[in-house]
Amino acid sequence: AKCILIGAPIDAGQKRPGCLMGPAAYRVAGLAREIRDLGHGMADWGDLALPDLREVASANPAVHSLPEVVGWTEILMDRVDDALSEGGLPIVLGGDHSLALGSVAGAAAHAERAGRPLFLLWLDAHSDFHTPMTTTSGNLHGTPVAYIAGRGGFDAFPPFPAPIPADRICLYGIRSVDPAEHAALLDHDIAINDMRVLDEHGIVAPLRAFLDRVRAVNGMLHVSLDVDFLDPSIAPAVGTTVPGGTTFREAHLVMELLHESGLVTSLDLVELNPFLDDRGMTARLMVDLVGSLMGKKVFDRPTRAK
Ligand code: DIR
Ligand code: MN
Ligand code: MN
Ligand code: MN
Repeated sequence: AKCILIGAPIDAGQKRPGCLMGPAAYRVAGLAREIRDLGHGMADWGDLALPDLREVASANPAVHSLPEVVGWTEILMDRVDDALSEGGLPIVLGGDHSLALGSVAGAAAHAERAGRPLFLLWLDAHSDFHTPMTTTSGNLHGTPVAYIAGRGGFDAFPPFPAPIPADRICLYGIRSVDPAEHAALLDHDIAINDMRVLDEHGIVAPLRAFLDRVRAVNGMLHVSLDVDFLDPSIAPAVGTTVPGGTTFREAHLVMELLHESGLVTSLDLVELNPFLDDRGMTARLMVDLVGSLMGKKVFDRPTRAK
């Protein structure tokens, strides 16, 4: 695959500054080299710049930074669509999770033209299923899954191209859901693999079941990886840590299964806040996880025992 790095230094989707340093941290941690060393093509399109802002208002006074988030959505939608149209595998370097409003919209626009169904794997502690009307924090990084699923309340945003039917969305690793999200999720047929499910069934079976459904219809698969999917002990560099996340081994296993599936067509790396990191450990772990997603295996590593 030819990977295309797209920097999205956005932190308007939440209130803690620092996520805008994410793309730089991934580059310092060696993401491009990791991908090239695995034999893949690689292009770095650099960091996107926020376009001129339009006046847009929200009926919910809690919502902040709406014009910025709408602007990022529009440009990311365009660039991710472009990357896919070039036959690339876009890897969007965040930036907070509000960037997925645009990246998944771009993937959906492309999938619609290609006549292929788009699936979404959401690796996150959170369900991010608020609409701009239900969020109480006002942080739009908590809304992309609702936008992608075609819920209302996104009038300020471009209409989502071909909303993804709920049964093509898989939430994985979640353990923090707000009451309004909980109520709405009960009304949707989204696969909810919360930590209880993963504890009981293991990390492999629920993912394989989802991947089988993608494969059965030659689907495209967008993967959105939130740093807080990981346990805070191994990934401290995120503003919204939630205890009880996936372990190092579980996370690598997820990535290896995704690689073996050959199904992933686009990827987000989101919520890394390098200002909160401990000697770069979170950035390096994320790069290593991308390595596993792109085909790195223990027995391919040069240090293996003879
Ligand atoms: C939280 C979202 N439910 C909120 N938190 C997230 O503010 O609406 N953290 N997405 O990553
Ligand atoms: Mn374009
Ligand atoms: Mn998230
Ligand atoms: Mn999260």
